[in-house]
Amino acid sequence: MAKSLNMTTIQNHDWRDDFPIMRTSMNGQPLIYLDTASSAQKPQAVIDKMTQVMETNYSNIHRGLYAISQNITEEYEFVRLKIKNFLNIPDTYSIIFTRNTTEAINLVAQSFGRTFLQDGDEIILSSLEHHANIVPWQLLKNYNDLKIKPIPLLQDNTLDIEAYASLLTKKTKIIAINHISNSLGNINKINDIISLARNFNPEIKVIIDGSQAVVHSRVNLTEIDADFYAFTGHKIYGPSGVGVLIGKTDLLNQMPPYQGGGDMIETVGFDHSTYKQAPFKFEAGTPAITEVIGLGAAIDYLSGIGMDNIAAHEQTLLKYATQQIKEIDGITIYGDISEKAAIISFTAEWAHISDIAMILDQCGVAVRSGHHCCMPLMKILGIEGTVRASFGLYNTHNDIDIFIKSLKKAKKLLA
Ligand code: ALA
Repeated sequence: MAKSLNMTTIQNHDWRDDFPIMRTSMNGQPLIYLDTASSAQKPQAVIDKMTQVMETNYSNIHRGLYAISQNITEEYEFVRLKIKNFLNIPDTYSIIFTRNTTEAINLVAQSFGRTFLQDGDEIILSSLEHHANIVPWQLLKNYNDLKIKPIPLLQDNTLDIEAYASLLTKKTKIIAINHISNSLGNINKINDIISLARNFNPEIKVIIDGSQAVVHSRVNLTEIDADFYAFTGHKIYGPSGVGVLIGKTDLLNQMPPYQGGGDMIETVGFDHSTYKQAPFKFEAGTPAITEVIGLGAAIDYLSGIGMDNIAAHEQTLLKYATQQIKEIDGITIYGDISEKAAIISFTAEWAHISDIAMILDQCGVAVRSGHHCCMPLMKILGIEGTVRASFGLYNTHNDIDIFIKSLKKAKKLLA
């Protein structure tokens, strides 16, 4: 439950008004955006901040002695502090700007993986992983003979923690797992997973894909002993083109740079170069300056509302929508569990998922249909994909009513 706002305040505050796109239409109908898990819409505060940077303060960072370069460097670097406070990150961690979560995971795979993994080593993933947390690890097989072991699912599609414990061996080097599943919404028991790994062998490294967790809940990294935690800007109401890798500084400083170029070096010669310490040695080239500052504005916006309040609002919508979807005949919800974020993934026995998504589109309702970048999971579930409705802070009970009415219309037309 919300800490600083009560439920009445939450229902009365129309955060929707903060998002200009919510005043637009799609196919002649008011836009009902239920695809936040894919990418969140942007509040005016983020749009205004990025425009202001480009109109009044834009220049490169870390390079110019002139005033606007000094100003923008300060503003850019201050975003690291905003992220630190937002996620309560201990001082022992560094915050690296990347392009997105995908690049953050690739950075760890290529830098840590190519340096420290050897033939025969094992990587544990979960059956719920996004392709971004599968393919980077597979690419390492080009260099070493590695084994990738997925944690299986229980009957209710949650992770089988007992089976996970039995996957741990002396060869286990990395555990890479999402905090919240993008396709089903499961909140994974990452602290249980981490402590089982730590007790088995403190040398095992754990990377958490936090892409969905940071948007749907309050994440406290002081309480999560991961070696690396990654998230992306565009899913937390910020711009695309910027992501974040949070990593233990000691470990990062043992890892070689992932890319080489300007800004990450101390000295350069034709034969040899030396590099800065983390985070800078992993930030080669001119970064997404305006986008990083836009991400800072998104964090300010979310902090102003409070992630607990957003989570409480989304949970209300999730319960309301789940109850009504269940009343429609022939629908199967995947991941119908109590510990989940505001994501509903379903199929209908009366129509193909793409046909349902197309009818919803005609009604102005944006959902994603397909495998949600989780093809191995869909194979395990024995389905081609699902229709996925995912909610954000701008959604309302009225959105759910229109979604359910449109779903009933789809059934009438397609069944
Ligand atoms: N990862 C994004 C999704 O879940 C693209 O749709």
